[in-house]
Amino acid sequence: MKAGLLQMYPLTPQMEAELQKRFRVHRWYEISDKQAFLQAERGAIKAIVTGGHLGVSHELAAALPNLEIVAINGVGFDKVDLHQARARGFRVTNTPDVLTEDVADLAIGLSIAVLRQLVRADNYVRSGQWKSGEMPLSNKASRRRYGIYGLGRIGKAIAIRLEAFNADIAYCGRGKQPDVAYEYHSSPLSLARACDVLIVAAAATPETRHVIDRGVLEALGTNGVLVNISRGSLVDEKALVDVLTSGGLRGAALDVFENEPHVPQELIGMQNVVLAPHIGAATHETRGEMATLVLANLDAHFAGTELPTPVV
Ligand code: 8YV
Repeated sequence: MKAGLLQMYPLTPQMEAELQKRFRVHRWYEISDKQAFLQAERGAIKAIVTGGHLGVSHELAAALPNLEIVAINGVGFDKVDLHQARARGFRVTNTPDVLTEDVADLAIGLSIAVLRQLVRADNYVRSGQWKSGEMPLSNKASRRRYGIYGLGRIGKAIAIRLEAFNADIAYCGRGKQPDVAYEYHSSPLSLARACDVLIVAAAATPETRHVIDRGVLEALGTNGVLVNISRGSLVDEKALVDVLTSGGLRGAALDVFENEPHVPQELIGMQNVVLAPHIGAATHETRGEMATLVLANLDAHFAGTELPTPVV
């Protein structure tokens, strides 16, 4: 008999078809009586497929005694309890690298969108305002000072793209990287003081929670722009709303939020804020490559061979 697999959220039809060839797939998000389901099926579930944004709760993993692997369809593993995985002995995998370009592209797209006011420009044409006169001026994206918080795979891909903008690039992260020529700052506060556009690209950990706090946002200042493509938890969203409301920042462009899919109403009302619904890796091409990697990890695990991209 096929092993049971819990699918935590909707996936592409191709990926779902591949999963169904291999497993007895249960769509967790469609199960209305979850307690009854667990009572009947808990012993049969050996695998979970989830998103980086979703992970799996400690309680659900604890309720599945024969869970062997959590395959994350995403790079972030902040929503999976790795201590529990190690203690219990279940594996955790993610999909690094294949989504780096997309997330970096979006960081650049959002930066340009907020500086050049692309969303407002689109609306300016559609609403007919253009016929009454030119749109107010926006701000230049090239030859600006960019700060990248988190210079890992995605942060570096953002920096490479920014080089073509003749940008001044600085970074802050876990430490100064010996082979990197960009200016290093040992704290987000010092980075914020030194840049106009602060791009948040670090992984979510307990240490990075609210690392972009009120002080950092105020240091970014009235000419400053915040761009976040990593996780909502890195930014103190309440402070962001306050600082934007008081005019303490020029603008923000956000793909991630503290309580997705809920976005503070204040942000929705702001013209100088560009919003996206966590679409960093949401392209047909990349989702296809992510699916291939998730399946390769599951296949390797159940064949007893080395996992391509293990986290635990
Ligand atoms: C999501 C992400 O997992 O890679 C990550 O960590 O947050 C995203 O790619 C995506 O929602 C998967 O469907």
